Amino acid sequence: RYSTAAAHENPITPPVSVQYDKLLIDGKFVDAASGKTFPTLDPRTGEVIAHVAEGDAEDINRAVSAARKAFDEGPWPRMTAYERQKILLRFADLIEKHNDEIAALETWDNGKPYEQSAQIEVPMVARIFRYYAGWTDKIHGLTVPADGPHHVQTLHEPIGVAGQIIPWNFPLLMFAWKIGPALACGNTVVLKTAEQTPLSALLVSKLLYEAGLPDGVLNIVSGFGPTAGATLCSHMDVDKIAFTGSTDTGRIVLELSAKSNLKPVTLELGGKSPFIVCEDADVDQAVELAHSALFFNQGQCCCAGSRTYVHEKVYDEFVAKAKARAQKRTVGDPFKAGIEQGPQIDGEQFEKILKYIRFGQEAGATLETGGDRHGTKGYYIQPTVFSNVKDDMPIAKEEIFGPVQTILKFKDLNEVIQRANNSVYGLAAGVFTHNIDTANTLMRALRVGTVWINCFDIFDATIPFGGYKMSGTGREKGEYSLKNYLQVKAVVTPIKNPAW
Ligand code: TXE
Repeated sequence: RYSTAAAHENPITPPVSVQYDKLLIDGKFVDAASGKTFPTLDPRTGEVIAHVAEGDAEDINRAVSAARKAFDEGPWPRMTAYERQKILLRFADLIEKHNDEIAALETWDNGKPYEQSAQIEVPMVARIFRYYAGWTDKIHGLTVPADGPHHVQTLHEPIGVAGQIIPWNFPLLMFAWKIGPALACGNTVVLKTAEQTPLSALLVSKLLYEAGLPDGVLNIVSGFGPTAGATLCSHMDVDKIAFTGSTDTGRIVLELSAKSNLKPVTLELGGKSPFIVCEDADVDQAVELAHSALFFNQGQCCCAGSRTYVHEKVYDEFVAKAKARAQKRTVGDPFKAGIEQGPQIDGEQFEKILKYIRFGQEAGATLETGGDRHGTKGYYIQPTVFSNVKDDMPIAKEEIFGPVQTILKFKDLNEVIQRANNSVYGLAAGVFTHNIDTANTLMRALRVGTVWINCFDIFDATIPFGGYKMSGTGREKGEYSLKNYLQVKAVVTPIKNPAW
């Protein structure tokens, strides 16, 4: 019904259209109970891509009932693990088959470079479902050597109906990180997409049903946070919430759980991750890595290396080269080949970033390059670099979530450890050194959920991801993610003849 003219003009993208714009409840696409819709916008222009059904409390209630029924009475938690595995593997095959179409829709709705969507993110989504398919028949309990004449075992059971809320910066990857472990463990799901990016999850979920998912196991509600999102968090029939988004909203999500049925909550929230360039660094390599650690995905990454600490010995050279690298960054229509940076997601984020750039200037940091919008339409921002940044400036403390690199100077290791840890966040850190002792010290001293040494943004399905401190609770991906979606039941039976 809707299709992208811009995509048609471009040789690197297939034509793409919006086929699914309704809510997905109980295996069927349906209108919102209110009949309302909301527009989703193309960040390249601010123009409407499509009007999407707007889920509200009543729709969440319908979706939760469908998920509840699918859990309490349906085949999904009762089928063999191998059957569930086959469905998830077929789904991964379908994602690969439709790779380019899915990637184009993701880029259209989100603004990220098409090459990134098509070559990195959609293939990673398929990989995540294959990884979790592999877990289905490896989830099992223990036999416990209790004191006394009792046979004790644990059963690892699905937790029930999982409510999941995702943001707009990686719409499909967040979808996969959330539903992958939930489904592998035999749960049913109600997922609310971000209001900025509702489209790709609908297309991909249709493929999951095509792969054989029983009705009601995955329900997708497009809509807004304070209405649909809050209803999901407060719902008495939802057994668990997983949330990715801002720290402020994470606090609300926890509160809504506490005020309703105390459902367990996992949170993946904001960050202000240090990227530490040590004195032994090869400056060219360090500049390139620090650049991508910050600018990747238009700077819209919770783990972005957004405090670049550089040792004083290499500081001046680093700043000059970081500025030159930012000036070379290619900004423009994300559907064009070779584009590194597309538009920010929407007007609100665009304004927030420009506001932080002003804060940086007012606080006395040196604006090396950038600092303004790029072009005259859409939400593009110039790659921006600040040097002479001090720890107490807002641009060094708060999440900007945009293409703004802040470079700080340090003298010795203990000082940088203390400064790097002096943050309410603790999501990730980057370390650039070839000195094994320095690497060993930093990996242990940094109070963060991930330390990338001489690399950054490595996100394989096997690697757990999550935060210390106000960056969240719980881990996604890897084996650790499964425990968010399992109950442990202890089963005790007397042993009649303890001699055997
Ligand atoms: O986040 P929100 P926003 C950070 C980043 C960004 C800022 C604001 O700094 O600039 O947050 O972004 C749903 N009950 N991150 O406003 O509000 C909402 O509909 C239940 C970091 O987009 O947290 C969406 O689906 N749900 C981040 C999701 O929460 C509610 C990614 C995220 O939106 C709700 C995104 C409510 N009361 C932003 N209110 C990361 N960790 O990667 C909103 N939502």
